Amino acid sequence: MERTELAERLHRAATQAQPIAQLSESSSFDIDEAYAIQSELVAHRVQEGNPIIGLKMGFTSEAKMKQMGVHDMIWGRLTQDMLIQAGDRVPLSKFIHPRAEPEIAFRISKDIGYEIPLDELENYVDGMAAAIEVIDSRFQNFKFNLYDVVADNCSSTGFVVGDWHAPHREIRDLNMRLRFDGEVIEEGSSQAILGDPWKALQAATRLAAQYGEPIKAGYVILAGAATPAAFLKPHQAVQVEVEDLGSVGFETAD
Ligand code: OOG
Ligand code: MG
Repeated sequence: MERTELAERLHRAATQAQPIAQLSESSSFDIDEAYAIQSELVAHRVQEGNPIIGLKMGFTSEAKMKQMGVHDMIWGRLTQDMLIQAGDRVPLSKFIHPRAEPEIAFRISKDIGYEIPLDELENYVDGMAAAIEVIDSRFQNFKFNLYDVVADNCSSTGFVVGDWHAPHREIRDLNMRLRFDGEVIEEGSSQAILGDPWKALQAATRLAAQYGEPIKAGYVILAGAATPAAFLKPHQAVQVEVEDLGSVGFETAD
């Protein structure tokens, strides 16, 4: 079946760190099929012993949509092997063309199987933190359309989360900065994330329910980057600071 073949192609590209042509060059599929391919792709990781430990939202900010030329919100799955420990040295050879971006993470306290209204969401969250997502499109030149990127699990490849803070409702205008070796590379406000990062979490509850992927207690949900992403180079200190939520970082290696 084509779906199985496309999922395998993406899985191979990720594990071998070898880019492939956009799927949309040779296949045509709709958004539901794109999510079905993603689901099969992630099933390979799960079979290899890396369970799903969270979800990520993508293109929740204008800055990201503009950078990548895709104008719809997307979501993907985070698996155990993607988790980077704060302060780790991360070899870049296992990636194709990795980029980093500043994010806010939520930690889920109760299983969720349906969309939660904005004013009730706080009852399902027991922590929030500064985070960095590392993205690495499996497509040549980091170029894709909506369907390609959804099938490719939304370019997800790694994430690191800072110290957890007690959730608070008012996070609509927190300064967010991405630094390489101390220098500010990208700077923005949490406002860029749908006007309020809690709205990204609400969208995650809606989309997860719609696609039959229950959100479980303990999951980490990434709200989506507030600024464009920046390419990583070896031997850099990568850091994200979020006002009120502290900072988190890692180092890159060859
Ligand atoms: C797709 C992933 C988008 C975000 O935070 O908006 C994303 C990409 O940019 O390759 O993770
Ligand atoms: Mg992201």
